[in-house]
Amino acid sequence: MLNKAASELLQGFADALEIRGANTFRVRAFRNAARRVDALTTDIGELVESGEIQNVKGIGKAIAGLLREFVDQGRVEEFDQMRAEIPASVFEMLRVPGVGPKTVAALYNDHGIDSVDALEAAAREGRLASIKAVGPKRQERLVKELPRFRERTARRPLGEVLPIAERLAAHAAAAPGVEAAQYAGSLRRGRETIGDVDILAAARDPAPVMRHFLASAEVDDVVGSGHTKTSVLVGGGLQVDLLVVAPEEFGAALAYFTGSKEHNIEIRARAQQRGLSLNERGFLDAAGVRRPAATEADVYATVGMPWIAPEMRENRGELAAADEGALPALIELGDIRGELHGHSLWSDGAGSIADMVAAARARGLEYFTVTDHSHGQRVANGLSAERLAAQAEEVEREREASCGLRVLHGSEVEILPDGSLDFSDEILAGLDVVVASIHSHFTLPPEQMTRRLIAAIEHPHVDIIGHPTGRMLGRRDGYVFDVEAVLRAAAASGTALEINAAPERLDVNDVTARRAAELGAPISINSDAHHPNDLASMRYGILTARRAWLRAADVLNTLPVDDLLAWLAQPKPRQWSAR
Ligand code: DGT
Ligand code: CA
Ligand code: CA
Ligand code: ZN
Repeated sequence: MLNKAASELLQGFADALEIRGANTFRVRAFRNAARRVDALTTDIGELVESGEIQNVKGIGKAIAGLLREFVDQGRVEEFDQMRAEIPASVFEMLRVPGVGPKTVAALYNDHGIDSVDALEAAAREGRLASIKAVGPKRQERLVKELPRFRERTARRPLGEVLPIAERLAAHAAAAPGVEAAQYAGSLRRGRETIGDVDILAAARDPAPVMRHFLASAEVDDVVGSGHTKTSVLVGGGLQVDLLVVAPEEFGAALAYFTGSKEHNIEIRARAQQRGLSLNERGFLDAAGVRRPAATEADVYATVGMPWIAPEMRENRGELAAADEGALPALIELGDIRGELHGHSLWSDGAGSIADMVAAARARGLEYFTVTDHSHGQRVANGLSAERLAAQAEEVEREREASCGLRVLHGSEVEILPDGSLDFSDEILAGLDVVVASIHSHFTLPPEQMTRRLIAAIEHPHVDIIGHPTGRMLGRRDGYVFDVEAVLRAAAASGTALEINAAPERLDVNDVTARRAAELGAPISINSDAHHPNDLASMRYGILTARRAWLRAADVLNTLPVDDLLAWLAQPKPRQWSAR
């Protein structure tokens, strides 16, 4: 994880240098080093400690020195100074799609445009047209894009927020007198984007809890602090609310602040039918007698229901299911037996096959599938037929060395615009698992896109459609096609649809996954790991699957490896929903 932070630091360094108009060679050296560090599979701390860092290709003496400072101090003096000289709002402009450091440098240094707001005003007033770094075409695009950018960046991706919230909840749990602490809100429901983080702590005396919480090194700013509620900003503008409640009220508060609001309204209506009112402190009966609820199960029991998993609390039929005793046993991370989609150094991954397999074993998986890109994906160093054959030999060697973990050989093959694939049927027939994905020609007319996807689904050797909609959270919407028709085709042929668990994708989303499973299509939850650490993303896919009401039996990679291979070996169309 330190590697990611170090790589981001070097990127930030490059941005700051470029905005200050530094020598282009120096800027390039930082960008290069950032890429190298990101691709390292050894911990940067170890490399610094052993002095090996000097020998890493692309990392010169000066940058190695900065990395040492970063590892030792957790910060880099020169970087902090640079950042202090340039307003944070200038860096914020870098997050606008199509606005790079060169443009920001020109906007800020030559025209005094120092924030996204200023950029939007200038675009709308037509002042960017005459600026060489922008021009009339891009100005027009910015006028259209900036309001959407604002909308998207108001919420943050789950994968960015969850680790921060876990650290802060653990910090709150360690405060004096805290009996329980838990994050609530949209985060606990596993929504793909998060507005703000809501943390609850159970304690008799709130004062020492607040003091302890505010002392966290992660707190950048305090928005407001009262007796039982404190709001802070962390991680560059993410708001976190901490609420301290009495232990006997913890369950009622947790249910209330987990939401969703729509779910809460329904639960409150059920309470009213029983002559009770319900708020974040518990129940009140007609005689005005308090009935606190220390656990969430108490809350649900009082309204005559079984406990409902947070991911289902969206008022999408979960109360009716609870009434009928038909709540599904939702899939859990531990149900996943193997990985069906992963990359290696052979294409655009950062780990060798051995590294990826070792990481899979460390996570307790029973199998790992190498699915590097096919040659049509040139920017990702996709494999030719010859390289795929050579890779098969390496996979074979890893099989022998893998101590029980089964290494499967697959491909993430390109779906070409006409729906055909860029490996021959003969080659595909020889692979254990075929993931077919779209990485280009996103803007075909919807009818054509639908035909393209269905052709891939109906291909005799395609097992899984990778990231089926192509959306990137906060960056781009998916391509447009007839979702229902595609889901039906997948169900009819027995082709799995992926929940790509990479936090920037989460594709397909909860609603689509639920419909797919309803229609009887298999779902595969895949990390799409490009680095050994990426296997950890599986948890985000699991949250999405739980929001889709999926059970272990709905998911292809909960099968033991022999059952999986036997199922995949059946000719299409093959039946899934029988399980
Ligand atoms: P977010 O932060 O936009 O990602 O979404 P949430 O669901 O975390 O919403 P937030 O932070 O505004 O409030 C947390 C929970 O508190 C929410 O899920 C339900 C509860 N809550 C907030 N306001 C109300 C309200 O006016 N009525 C009811 N019944 N519940 C509310
Ligand atoms: Ca929230
Ligand atoms: Ca909130
Ligand atoms: Zn992939």
